[in-house]
Amino acid sequence: MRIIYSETHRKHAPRWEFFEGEKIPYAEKPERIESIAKKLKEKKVGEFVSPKEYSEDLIYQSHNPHYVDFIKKKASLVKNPQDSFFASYYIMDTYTPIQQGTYQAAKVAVDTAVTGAELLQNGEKIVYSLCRPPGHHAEHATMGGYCYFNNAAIAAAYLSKTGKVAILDVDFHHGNGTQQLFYDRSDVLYISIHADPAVKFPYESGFSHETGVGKGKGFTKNYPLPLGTDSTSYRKTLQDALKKVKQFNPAFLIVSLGFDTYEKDPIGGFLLPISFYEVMGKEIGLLKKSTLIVQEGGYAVDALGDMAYHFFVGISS
Ligand code: OKP
Ligand code: ZN
Repeated sequence: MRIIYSETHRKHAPRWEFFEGEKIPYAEKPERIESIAKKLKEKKVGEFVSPKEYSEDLIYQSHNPHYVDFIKKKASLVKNPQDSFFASYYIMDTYTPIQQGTYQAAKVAVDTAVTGAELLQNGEKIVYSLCRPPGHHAEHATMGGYCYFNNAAIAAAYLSKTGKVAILDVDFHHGNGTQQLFYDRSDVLYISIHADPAVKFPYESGFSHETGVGKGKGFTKNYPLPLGTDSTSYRKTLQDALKKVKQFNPAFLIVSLGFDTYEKDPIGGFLLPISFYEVMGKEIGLLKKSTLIVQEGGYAVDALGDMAYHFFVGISS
């Protein structure tokens, strides 16, 4: 298995976010994917490769050009590397600041996902794009939830030129951006299992009545689950979701993988133990699809490496 990883993500390292009126330490830290990379190197589960550099056109094709230019421009105007600019438009929350290095890091995260997509196209079976910042909340013209460009969606758009793509989003939070970008398409299936948006971010989407529009009707499927969801009920939901992927019969599967479903995640609320990630990997591997794993959230930094390791033991078995 190839693991795509670049250290450029470190150029984006905000110190604070604002949550319910309080200034708190930033949860989406560089140490997150460093912890994963370290563990996977130790365990020798894959071969690390650097992302290729793709044209910015891939970003401009999925996002509003003014939005992309806005992030690039604002990043260039930030004076010191540690400073953060909180935009007041093209943004949905107070968790997604722009730093000097944000555009560059977010661009490399896209390259990391697309490099993985290209490897799938060339016949690799399982590829892991260790992206940071994450992407699934980024909409056509909106940043939010620590996301700027939608890595998984841009990889899906790229792969959809070759064949049908299913995106399975198992991050704890609903991927409002990915859903939006394919809402009217029947050639890209979006399925998400996440915390009930009535109580958790992104609050405004991810309800089960959202099923797509126009030609895309029936090609979006949401499984909102209550806080406190445990392995048993999560597994049943996952099996149901995977059945839908199978029926759709895609050429490629993209998994938006978030480890914030872990029982000790500081911002999650499900009860999955570390060992469950092996089960999750195994269930997904049973589909035998060409699969691109794209890293999304997961904030229990010290345990992330173990979760990733278990997931890859499962999917490769
Ligand atoms: C991004 B991803 C608590 C507030 C957190 C934002 C959640 C963004 C999640 N510090 N709210 O889907 O993991
Ligand atoms: Zn999340």
